Amino acid sequence: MAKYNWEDGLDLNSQLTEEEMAVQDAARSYCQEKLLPRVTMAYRNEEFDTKIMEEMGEMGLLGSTIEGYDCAGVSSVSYGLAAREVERVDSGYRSAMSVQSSLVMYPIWAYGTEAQKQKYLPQLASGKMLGAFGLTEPNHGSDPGSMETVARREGNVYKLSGAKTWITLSPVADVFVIWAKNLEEGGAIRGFIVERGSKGLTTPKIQGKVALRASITGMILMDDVEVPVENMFTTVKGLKGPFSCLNNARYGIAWGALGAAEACLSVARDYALNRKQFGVPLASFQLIQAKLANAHSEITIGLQAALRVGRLKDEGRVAPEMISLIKRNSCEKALTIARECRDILGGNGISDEYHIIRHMTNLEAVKTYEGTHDVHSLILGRAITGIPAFS
Ligand code: TGC
Ligand code: FAD
Repeated sequence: MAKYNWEDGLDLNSQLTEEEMAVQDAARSYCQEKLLPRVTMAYRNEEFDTKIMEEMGEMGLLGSTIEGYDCAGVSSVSYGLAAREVERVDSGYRSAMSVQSSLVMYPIWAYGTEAQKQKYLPQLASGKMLGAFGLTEPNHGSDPGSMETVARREGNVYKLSGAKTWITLSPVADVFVIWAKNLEEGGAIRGFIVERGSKGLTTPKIQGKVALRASITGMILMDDVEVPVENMFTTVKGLKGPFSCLNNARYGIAWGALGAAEACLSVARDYALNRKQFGVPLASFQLIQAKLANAHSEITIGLQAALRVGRLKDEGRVAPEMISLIKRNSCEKALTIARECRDILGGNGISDEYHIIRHMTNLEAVKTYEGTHDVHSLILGRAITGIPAFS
């Protein structure tokens, strides 16, 4: 009989290729040695260090599934494994990696001209150039199809006007992928590449976040911002443009949230083994063991589901609903695990020194962005019943 390994209950590692194991090991070492020591102060002081992006670039973690353009060209499973390792430290760091890779580099690679790919992708892959993705607006979050941002053609330029909000990295980004309604085409949704320094563009920081404090978030305000006509993606029209990017980012979150949950379980287990009450370790109480068993079960099963979707993605056989299923499940389960693990630490669970409370507050935001839990319920509900229940 095989011996049970609680850290890899269903032997995920044996299902990975050599390359995937190498990506996982390299990402784990970098995240534990370089990111973990910085995160508590970054979160406490609400500081995002842009050097982290250059380090991720050096590690090949940015746009890692893209072939060419100085990108690593690894599998979607490798990308997921890296997201798990980064989010094991902090969801905010994974957010930065996701946005750069899936929401900025992916659309430029999928829909940009060869000149745009040559111009932007190598710089974005190095982390020396930062990107942001503008879809959500103050009045339209779950329903981006109702966006108010417009593009008006005037000669050789489009003029973009509108406001995007809750945009990861917007205050520090150099380049923005903006989704707007093109008035020239009767309001069809189009993507535009906008560069910092364009007249009429401002990107104020959103203050006072109590989640994802190690990640910077802001608005993108556009007042007749001029972009050359060639900066509009011509090969994709309608909501499938932004949604195709979201498929990749949501897939990464499904792995990442479980990485955060694993970190919480690891801390809670150590604490329960060392902390004594009533003369015995907390870990010897049945109620504590039940909490650990629940957390361990959900993580182990969730990782298998993420691996399955990653394999299907690499084979070109993934359906968006599969990604909704794992994004929704991983976020919900990870948040429950973080709450239960925090409880195991009693009063100490409130301190950021033990990391769990930081993961817990982060996961509240992760459950909300990239489509809220309930929006993914409705996507699955539509698939099950054939009836859209969005409005
Ligand atoms: P619907 O009628 O369903 O679809 C409109 C068109 O889009 C196509 N489509 C997709 N294409 C590719 N992938 C997908 N996942 C797709 N989902 C839909 C669809 O086939 C259709 O194409 P066509 O050719 O027929 O026009 O559109 P709807 O308006 O009814 O959508 C409903 C709903 C609720 C599912 C959708 O609007 C939705 O997903 N809302 C959630 C919004 C969201 O996720 N926003 C995320 C913003 S970015 C972000 O949060 C980044 S955080 C990053 C970080 O820091 O990590
Ligand atoms: P709303 O859409 O107003 O939803 C509020 C509540 O109503 C939710 O519980 C929702 O589930 C529920 N609800 C909405 N519609 C329905 C319905 N039909 N049926 C039942 N319930 C419904 N966006 C970007 O474009 N780019 C980014 O980089 C980005 N980064 C983000 C970073 C952070 C830290 C956060 C918090 C958000 C970010 N977002 C980004 C925005 C994010 O995608 C939105 O917050 C999310 O899509 C939800 O939109 P909303 O906040 O407007 O909530």
